[in-house]
Amino acid sequence: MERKWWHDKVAYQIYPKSFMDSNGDGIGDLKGIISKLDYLKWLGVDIVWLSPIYRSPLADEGYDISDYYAIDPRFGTMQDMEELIAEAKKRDMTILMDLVVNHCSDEHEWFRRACEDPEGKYGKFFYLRDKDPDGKLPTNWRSYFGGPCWAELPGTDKLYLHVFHKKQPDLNWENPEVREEVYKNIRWWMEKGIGGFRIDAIINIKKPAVFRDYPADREDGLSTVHNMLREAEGIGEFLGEMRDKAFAPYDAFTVGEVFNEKSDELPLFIGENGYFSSMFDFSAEIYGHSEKGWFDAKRIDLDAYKNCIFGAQEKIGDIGFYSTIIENHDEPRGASRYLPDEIRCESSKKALATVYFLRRGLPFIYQGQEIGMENKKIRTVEELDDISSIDAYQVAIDAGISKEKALESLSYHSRDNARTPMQWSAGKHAGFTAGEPWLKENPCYREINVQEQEGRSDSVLAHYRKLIALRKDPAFKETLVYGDFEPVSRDAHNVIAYVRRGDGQAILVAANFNTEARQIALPADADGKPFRGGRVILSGGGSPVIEDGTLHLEGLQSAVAVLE
Ligand code: TEU
Ligand code: CA
Repeated sequence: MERKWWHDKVAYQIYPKSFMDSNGDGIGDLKGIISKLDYLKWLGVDIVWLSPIYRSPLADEGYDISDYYAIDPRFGTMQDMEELIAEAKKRDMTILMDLVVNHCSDEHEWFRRACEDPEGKYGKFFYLRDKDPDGKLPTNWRSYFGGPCWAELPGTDKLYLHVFHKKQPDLNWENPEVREEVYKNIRWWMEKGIGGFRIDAIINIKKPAVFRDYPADREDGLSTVHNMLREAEGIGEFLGEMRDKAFAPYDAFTVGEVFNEKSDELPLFIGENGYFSSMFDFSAEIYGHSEKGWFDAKRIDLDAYKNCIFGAQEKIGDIGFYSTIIENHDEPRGASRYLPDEIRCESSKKALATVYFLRRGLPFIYQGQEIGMENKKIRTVEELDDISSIDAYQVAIDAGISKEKALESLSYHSRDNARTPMQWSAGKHAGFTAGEPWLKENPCYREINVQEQEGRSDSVLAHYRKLIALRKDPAFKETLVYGDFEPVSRDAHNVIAYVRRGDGQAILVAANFNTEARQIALPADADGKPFRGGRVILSGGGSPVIEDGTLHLEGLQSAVAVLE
């Protein structure tokens, strides 16, 4: 496999609105990010992905862009952005922008001009259809954020397609002019010196040749967008073109937000010369999904979690590199989702961190994950900001679910869980802002914050720092980055263990999520002889022991060991 500059890197996702506010207006900003670069460097981060900071009405918190060449004034100026890129570079770090091009904002100039002249150039930038006199919509597709995918094109007798919110009109990728606009923008940003892009919702850019209805899956008579996506063929032509015209000339690092990929598509997407450098392993995040809504989703336990991530590792093999996560700005906190209430503590958070982080792939850390931030209890629907959560609440109520149960499912699933202010200290508003935060902080900031953990060698934060250092340590890097993945004691209940095998080295990664001790038999070496011993190179607390071919782990203990 050809070596790439990003293979051995560790990435960190910033949700700018909630990361650090520099001017007391309650909204995180670019200057705030710059002020925390030393922290990220200290942690060991190389790649920093920023959720969108372009000019935007923020209807979907920046995933609705009204100018791809401007910074939203709430986040700062283009000069701040240039300073951020330069300051990151000084520290040997690189910035990823978020590429949101399935749709733009209805406040983008393209859309405005499409409204003025639907038959003209910009009408062809979108999917427009004539309004039916009887009010029948062109298709019965339900948008991701609820309601039909069609809305009136203001001032006209036409409708436009939006698979997300109605303030996010879909761009028509069949139109070569649209694609050229996208590539031009990518190149413009690459010229500014960024390292690449995280690519938003990309699987939605290809629509089926024929727009038709699908069987309704809820009382509303609508049908999930997934049905139409299943029939859309030929996305590869767009993605290959984007790679060749925009990414490849800059050797950009790109990570695709791709859901439900089929096994035979993996080599095309992230194999040698794939469309993207990498894509997220969402196997555990999509587990238990229900078309009925969040309230009906099945909750994941640790054995199911193990099956998800092991399954993905086996699917990818050495085809390429997934990017690995336990949370992001669309998901609840990983510590709350994957660790049951009864065992959620620093030891189990470190155990989860260890097994997610050291599998094959590029680790992404979402802001606050490194200190073990948790979900927040949502008490009323009024405290929600996220459009997806507000819709999910209504969906639950419409399905006859009680208010209490609906709120409970939001506390578990809501995107707002990840969007509360970053917890820097136990001070006012978690040290995020001197003003009033745009979204209320999670009360857990008093116990869980950077300041408290920075100076403590057994903190979750210290553990993340050690994990990053371990993956970069010349003594282990080759194995941890490129080595194979092989499950160990796969059937052991609440135990997640695997071995990474490189050239002449085998590293065991193991975590015991039971509260009682467990023994794990060491796997065999390359000649098929069981390993007898090993050297522990990282532990999530205490002193795990290896003797007579067995790793002994106390309850909630985790360990990484070079086998001998
Ligand atoms: O998310 C894409 C996506 O498929 C979402 O519908 C996701 O399943 C949803 O957030 C769950 O509630 C991307 C972005 O990550 C997200 O923040 C944006 O809202 C969305 O695209 C539209 O740009
Ligand atoms: Ca601010």
